Amino acid sequence: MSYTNSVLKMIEEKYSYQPLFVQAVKEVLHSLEPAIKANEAAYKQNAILERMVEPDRQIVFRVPWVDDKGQAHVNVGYRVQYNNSIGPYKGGMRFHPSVSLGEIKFLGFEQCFKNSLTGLPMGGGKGGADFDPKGKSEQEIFRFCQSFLMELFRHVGADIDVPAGDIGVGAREIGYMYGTYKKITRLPEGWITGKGLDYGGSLIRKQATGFGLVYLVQAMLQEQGTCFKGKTVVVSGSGNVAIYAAQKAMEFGGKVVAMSDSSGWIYDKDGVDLKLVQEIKEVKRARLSEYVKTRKSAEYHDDGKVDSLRLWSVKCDVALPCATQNDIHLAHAKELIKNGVLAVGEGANMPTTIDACNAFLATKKVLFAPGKAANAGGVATSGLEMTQNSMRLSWTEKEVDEKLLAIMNNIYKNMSTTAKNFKDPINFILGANIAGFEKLARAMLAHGVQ
Ligand code: NDP
Ligand code: 2IT
Repeated sequence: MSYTNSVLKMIEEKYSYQPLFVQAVKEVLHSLEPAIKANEAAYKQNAILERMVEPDRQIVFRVPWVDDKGQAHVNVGYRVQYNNSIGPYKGGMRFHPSVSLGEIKFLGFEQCFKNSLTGLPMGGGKGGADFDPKGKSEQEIFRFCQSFLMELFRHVGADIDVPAGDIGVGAREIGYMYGTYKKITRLPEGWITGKGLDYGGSLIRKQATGFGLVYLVQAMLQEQGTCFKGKTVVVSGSGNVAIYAAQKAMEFGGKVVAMSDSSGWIYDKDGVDLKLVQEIKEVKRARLSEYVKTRKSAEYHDDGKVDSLRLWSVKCDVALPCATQNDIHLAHAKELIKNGVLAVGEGANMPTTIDACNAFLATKKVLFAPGKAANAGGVATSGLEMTQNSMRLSWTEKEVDEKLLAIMNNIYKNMSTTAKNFKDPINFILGANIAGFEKLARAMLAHGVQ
């Protein structure tokens, strides 16, 4: 049995109760095979894969909070500090009822390779809680964030572990957590990114994941002699990543015809009115179903569950899954391929199942940009926020956007060159995973067995 397969078998047996984590490890280890083979003895002797798959530490804690009626509740908080060989632990925090240790481990594992690809000195981590922000009042959100920080504060720090947002954690939650950390420690420091612009945040961070996704997909299309202009685009989700991916795709001349939330999806043949989506989702925090109340010519479909989502049956040239994991299943991939999709860019983390990824790769034609590369613009701009905090200055919008564009072009070049070097030129899953892995492996080998 090959070294990669033996490590995968160990993970499958040991963590069978963490299916998302096993899925993430499987996808990475399969694609690393050719790179591992080239240096198998050294990697095996140093247990590089065994050390990469097991986090440095996993912090699990109780988060008690009191609702507006005086009733106490308890949620579970997590911070998985995965690997700090390249730099301080870095990665977002997710508040969603689905959150479990396995989900946070999958996200933390992905983050290590993603952060390596950015070229910035950041290690990997992830956190969150099984808390559902939906339907909670401002004060309930504040009390939850405060309670969450009462434990988290002792594990994080500007040079130790730097969280950020993810599903259910945006500017509002980050503000409350920043305020609590400052209150406890007296340190108004950049221990978290995605901060408001008035207290150390970076311009473009809010837009960065979505913009970065479109920059990378544009680079991928351009290498094949085409671009976004005139293309029909479908975006899943209508949160932070989805909204700014849609905005940049439109700026580049694409027509976004469909978007979704966890209740359903809209189809607007004339092109989605993004200002209206922003008003509904960012300002009112309401359901996307409201869209058709204003845009009478659009359609709303109420099958929002990711595994039943018919959104992917909408004919498009570019598909941008920007909601959550396991959104595009094999049946959806087949439908997208049948409808002539040119490119798929993962704005979310692991939105495509392994079967569906394989179906895209098997076409040898569909350009498939994996999340580790495609959505790295968010964390990369978090890295730029950390730099600005350390330098105690703020760059202009233009400066940050130019740096983001350069980082995304560089990630594309890196994954594309790596794929070519391994004689599988449009297998960007292989390209991104190997490129991310090799830097991390070099750093770990340099530090000895730790
Ligand atoms: P948000 O919370 O802002 O938005 C998430 C969107 O996806 C919402 O429209 C939400 O619907 C929908 N959604 C969430 N869970 C489900 C589900 N189980 N089924 C169907 N729809 C769902 O999160 P982000 O935009 O920040 O994150 C989206 C994805 O991008 C995640 O995978 C995240 O890990 C990834 N990502 C985020 C980055 C960032 O900087 N924020 C960076 C890199 C990756 P509803 O409105 O109904 O809740
Ligand atoms: O998945 C991700 O890369 C994020 N949620 C952003 C992480 C960050 O630290 O900005």
